[in-house]
Amino acid sequence: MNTTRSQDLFSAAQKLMPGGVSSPVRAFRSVGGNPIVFERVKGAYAWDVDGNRFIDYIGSWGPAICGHSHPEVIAALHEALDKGTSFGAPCELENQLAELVIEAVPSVQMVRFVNSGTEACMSVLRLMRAFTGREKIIKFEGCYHGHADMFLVKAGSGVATLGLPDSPGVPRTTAAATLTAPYNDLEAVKRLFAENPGEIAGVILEPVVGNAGFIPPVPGFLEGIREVTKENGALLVFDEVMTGFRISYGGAQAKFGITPDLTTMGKVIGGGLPVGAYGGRADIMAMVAPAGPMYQAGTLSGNPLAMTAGIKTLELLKRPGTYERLDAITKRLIAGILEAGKAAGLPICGGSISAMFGFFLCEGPVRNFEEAKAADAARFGKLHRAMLERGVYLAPSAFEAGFTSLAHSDEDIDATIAAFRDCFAAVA
Ligand code: KE4
Repeated sequence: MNTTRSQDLFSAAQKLMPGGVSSPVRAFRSVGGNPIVFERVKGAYAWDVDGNRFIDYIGSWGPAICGHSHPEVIAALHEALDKGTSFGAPCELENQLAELVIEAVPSVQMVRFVNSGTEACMSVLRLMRAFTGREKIIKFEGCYHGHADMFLVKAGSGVATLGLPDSPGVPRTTAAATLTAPYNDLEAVKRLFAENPGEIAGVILEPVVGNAGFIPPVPGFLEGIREVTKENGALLVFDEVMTGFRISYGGAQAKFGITPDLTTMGKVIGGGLPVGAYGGRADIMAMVAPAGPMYQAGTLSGNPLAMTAGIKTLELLKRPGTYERLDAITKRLIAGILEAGKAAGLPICGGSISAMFGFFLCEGPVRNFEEAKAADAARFGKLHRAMLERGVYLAPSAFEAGFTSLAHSDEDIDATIAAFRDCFAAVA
């Protein structure tokens, strides 16, 4: 595969931007080789600057669930563009997207838009502390809630990918207020509450982990967390930045029937433009300025273009048959991947829920970050490069999940499975 122009552009980029990227995981550090530089995306595909086409299973890390550059989203944006790119004032589009989110997500009675998942998670943490008057929080090892200081403690995604257990620059006092437990370990959470009586503002978690690889909750785990937070007067936050509108139209909370107190969102609700959001119980959201005293703000929050892309994306997802289709193609894909891995004699485990999937190169099961780290990262790196050569673009890290979209055809799934068969055999 010719990647000459990608390499030239990436070497130039490294002189201009740290690591040559705007976000660390894109640098391919854990899989080796240079990243490919994208030229354009459409539907299930990405093309690099050398003209190579890839079946894309990252989808811009989640937003492209309807397929990249969906014609109806693009048309809506063209219309919105003529009215301006940013208002910095209330606009009807914010009402429309807020109504769609509130109607879709069971626990969200009020919502505030921000510009990223990180902003949503850091704001919701401040809100948890403001509402409870407590300072400590519980997160889970391997979960990633953006790059705000208090979350860079045993975090997943790019932090785990780069092997940075925590990050320099985070004050010890901040990290000390972040307690951690292994995912799926309810007893560990109960111990933390017993050791910190009356001090824990709440628990934040990915209801289905995508930032330590794909790790679903074991039966009873989410219900147990809901119960233990209630018993201790603490809040429960579902970080649905990745799972929102992907696990189901109502997110993971609708799928599992759990009602958190607060929810964070991002990715899909922006339809590919920068949007994050946090929302939940009206009595808690009433604390957010200017309705209440907890301050949070943003120049571009509620931006008309981002609202437009989000509105159109959610309208597309509301159409009948959406999640049945996503579940069917993703189930077929992961079944093919697991079968191909086993046929090559490789230790492999994995699964999918709706349009989110993942696999680990180890026997499994993988129920938490420690077990995820036991997977064969070196072999994953070789596999990743081999799949790129076969025109399949996987997340450049073993600590990420894969994403399908409504644009992935049956032929794309067949071609991907065939590529896995050949590449597993090549790296076995
Ligand atoms: P952003 O600030 O990147 O928009 O969102 C942070 C975030 C919060 N919560 C969850 C569950 C997330 O998955 C994310 C961001 N996801 C990563 C992918 N694993 C973004 C990719 C990147 O960092 O470049």
